[in-house]
Amino acid sequence: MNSEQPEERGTPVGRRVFLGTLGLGALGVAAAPVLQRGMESFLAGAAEKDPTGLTGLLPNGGGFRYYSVASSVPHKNEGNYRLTVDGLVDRPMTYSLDDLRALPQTRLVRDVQCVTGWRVPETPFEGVRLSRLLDAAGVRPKAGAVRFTCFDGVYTESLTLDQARRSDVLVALRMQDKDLGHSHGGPVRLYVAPMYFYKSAKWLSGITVTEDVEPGYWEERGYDVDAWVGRSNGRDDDPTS
Ligand SMILES: Nc1nc2c(c(=O)[nH]1)N[C@H]1C(S)=C(S)[C@@H](COP(=O)(O)O)O[C@H]1N2
Ligand SMILES: [Mo]
Repeated sequence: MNSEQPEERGTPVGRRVFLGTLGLGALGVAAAPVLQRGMESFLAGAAEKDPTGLTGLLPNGGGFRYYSVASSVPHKNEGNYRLTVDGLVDRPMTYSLDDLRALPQTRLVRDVQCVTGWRVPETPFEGVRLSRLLDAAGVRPKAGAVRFTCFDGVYTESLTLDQARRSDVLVALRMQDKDLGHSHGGPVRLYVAPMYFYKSAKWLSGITVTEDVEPGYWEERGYDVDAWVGRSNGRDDDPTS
């Protein structure tokens, strides 16, 4: 657990407390259009138009939505999962799941915030600090960025080296105090606590140290490369919705 670094909160606490007192009556009103439009599209649309943030309280799978740009993703486990660290490093590394579990674990509790507007308050993530893996590999002086690849074969993300070294950026093995399930990017995903959730690449398989930032999958399609919650993406228009 760590709070050395400034953090961005998606929701003022006061608002969350207020909404908590509205109860099921208000949720019933808000959920009424669902019958005609379908839960997913209702939530996507309402999140943008709903300045109360009420949609964040609607029951939709524990608040999370499942996102994958790949139509199918292989399952990986203790036996076949590998994470490589390479690029501009002195000591390229390959980690198994057991290797990662044997390293010191950091647990952070923050709000998950998707750029579409849905939010899951105070969600525990646990894993190895990315900075630890970078230090173990020995980042070379001319390096300026880190690129992430995924075993879905499609998704990519990136961070500047300074962002990647923050203490609230994890190679996450657990979420909500359970091992990360396949649908949430298990067995290992990136977790970039201070940024919109598209930065948190699921099914992480590669960490490559590079000279410059290369825009990731959604960043090629319109998202901001610097994805600070509350300080990026304009009105939070969302190409995934
Ligand atoms: N590999 C991969 N990682 C990904 C995505 C994806 O499509 N593929 N979607 C991103 C987006 S836009 C979001 S909001 C979150 C969703 O995570 P979840 O499916 O665990 O809710 O994953 C992010 N990481
Ligand atoms: Mo997202």
